Amino acid sequence: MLKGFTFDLDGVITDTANYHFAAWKKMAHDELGIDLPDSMNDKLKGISRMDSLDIILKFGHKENDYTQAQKEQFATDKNNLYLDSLKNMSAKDILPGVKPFLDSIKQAGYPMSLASASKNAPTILNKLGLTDYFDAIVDPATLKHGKPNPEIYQKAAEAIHEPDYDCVGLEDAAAGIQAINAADQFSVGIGDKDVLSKADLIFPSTADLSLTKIEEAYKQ
Ligand code: B16
Ligand code: MG
Repeated sequence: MLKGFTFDLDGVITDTANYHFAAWKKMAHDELGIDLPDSMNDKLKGISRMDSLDIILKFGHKENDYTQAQKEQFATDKNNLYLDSLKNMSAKDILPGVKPFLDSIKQAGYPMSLASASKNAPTILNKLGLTDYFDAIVDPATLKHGKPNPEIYQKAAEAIHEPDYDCVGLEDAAAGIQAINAADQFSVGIGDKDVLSKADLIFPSTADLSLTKIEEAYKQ
């Protein structure tokens, strides 16, 4: 029986991926001398800050060039650029269809938790005015592994008292769908069906989200 919902943030509730990528692009160009192609954006979705930096350094063949302290500084510099770009974020930045979808879940009485890899997630939910919808937010600093490891989705289910993981998880990234499946939850992908082919149910965009369709698919 379906008992709760676990949510990704970036790409599901709001579209912060482009802000993340613009910040990585600028930092990598200015501080590492690495020019990132736009095709890199998809590869960084759902990936933690330090894992993203490792992917970028590897891409530029610079994975052995810096100390841990230098790497932490690069990540902080990227985060400051990212936070700058969020200055004007507000409820207008909630993706289409998300607010009514959250309302329908609330009305049906399901608990919700957030399974975002972003350490900035509480700030972002606050700016969007959505904090009160969520019963719990997993703190990514407590995780041993990033997506596609199931840990974040397991913790998100446990946080809403669903130790059997009878939850629906929503994701826009392939690594996230893998994490939901490995956490024994029903995976809902939002986006391209080729990228999200492992999802149990796919909606082309957030505007198509429907609680009724999810409940029907979950039963089968
Ligand atoms: P931060 P999600 C992820 O969010 C982003 O997709 C990814 O690009 C970012 O690197 C990661 O959060 C960490 O974010 O630097 O803010 O801690 O999709 O898991 O909601
Ligand atoms: Mg995402």
